[in-house]
Parts: sequence; C-alpha cells; structure tokens
Amino acid sequence: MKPYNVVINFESGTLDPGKRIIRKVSDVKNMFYDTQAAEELIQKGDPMVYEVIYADVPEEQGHLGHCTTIIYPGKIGNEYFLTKGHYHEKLSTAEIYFCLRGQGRLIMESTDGDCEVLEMFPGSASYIPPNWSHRTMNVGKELLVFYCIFPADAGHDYATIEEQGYPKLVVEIDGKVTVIDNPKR
Ligand code: S6P
Ligand code: ZN
Repeated sequence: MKPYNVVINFESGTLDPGKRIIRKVSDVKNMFYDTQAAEELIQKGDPMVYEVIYADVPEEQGHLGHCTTIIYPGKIGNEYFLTKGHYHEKLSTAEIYFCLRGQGRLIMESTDGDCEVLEMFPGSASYIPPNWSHRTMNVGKELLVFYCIFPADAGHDYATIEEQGYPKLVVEIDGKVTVIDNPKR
C-alpha cells in the first residue's frame, strides 16, 4: 500500500475517508448500571450514544489502526453516556487516546485488578498500557471527540467487560462528576 492522509475535523470528529460504526442505546444497554432506564430510553427512540470512524488500514501486525470516537452528551439514570469498553484480544498491545474536543473520563482496569480513571480534555493524550481494558465517558454538555492509535492487529474482547463491568462508575451527583464504587462488582 502507499502512504496517504485522512482529514480529521476536530469539531465534528469526522475522519475522512473512514468507515463509520454507530452505537445506539440498544447496542450498549448491558453496559449501564440502570438497565431499566436504558430500556425506557430505547422505547423513546433509541438515541445514538457514540460513533467510531476508522481509517482503512490492514488489520495486520506492523500496521497502526487509527480512528476517531465521538460520544454524544447524555446520561442513562445518573450514569454518563459511555463506550462498551474492551480488552484488546492481543493483551500485549497498548493504545493512545488524544482528546480533541469536550470533557471525558477514561476508566481502565488491568488484568491484575488495578483500576484507574483519567480526565480527558482538549490536548490530553492518555496512554493505555498493555493488559489494561478501557472505556470512555462523555461527562460534558457537548460532544466528546478523541483520536485513537493502536496496533492494527490488537482486536477487541468485549465479553469480559460486558459480563463484569468496571469496579467504579462515573455518575452525576448534585451536578458534579463523581466516581463511585460499582455496587454490582
Ligand atoms: C480500539 C479503541 C477505540 C474504541 C472506541 C469505541 O482499540 O480503543 O477505537 O474501539 O473508542 O469503544 P468500544 O469499547 O466500543 O470499542
Ligand atoms: Zn482499544
């Protein structure tokens, strides 16, 4: 293949040319603590929670996958709109999230059971080491847009997070972004 550019719009989060994946509430309902509130939102029109736009790169060792993620502002119950969250299938692969717009949180859990939450804001570049699962939330009132770079053969393991969730939840309490223990863990 030959070198090529994509163009990223920092405001809208579009990456062009790119392949777009859309996640609605019905796609991520099991990831939220308040599944009842998620069901109600699905009945009310099943709004979009986030989009991922991938650059066309071979999913092979040596290549770097890259994409933008756009998370819409919103909550289910008092929990902020979030991504599914995953370990990489190839656990030894790291990733970088570079925030372009908005306010977010990045929650990570290692295979050793450590849990960390980092702030995301325009200019923040978060390093996700090998062996750490990762999920993001939009804690602001506008779009959260970030750019991801990862080994193209990293893959996704969604099942572990879907089954066990994270040790912490990021919720709004009295109008403030608050990290609490997850009662289901
Ligand atoms: C891929 C990378 C991101 C996420 C995206 C959506 O390794 O971490 O591109 O795929 O932010 O999150 P998720 O958990 O639904 O894939
Ligand atoms: Zn990843």
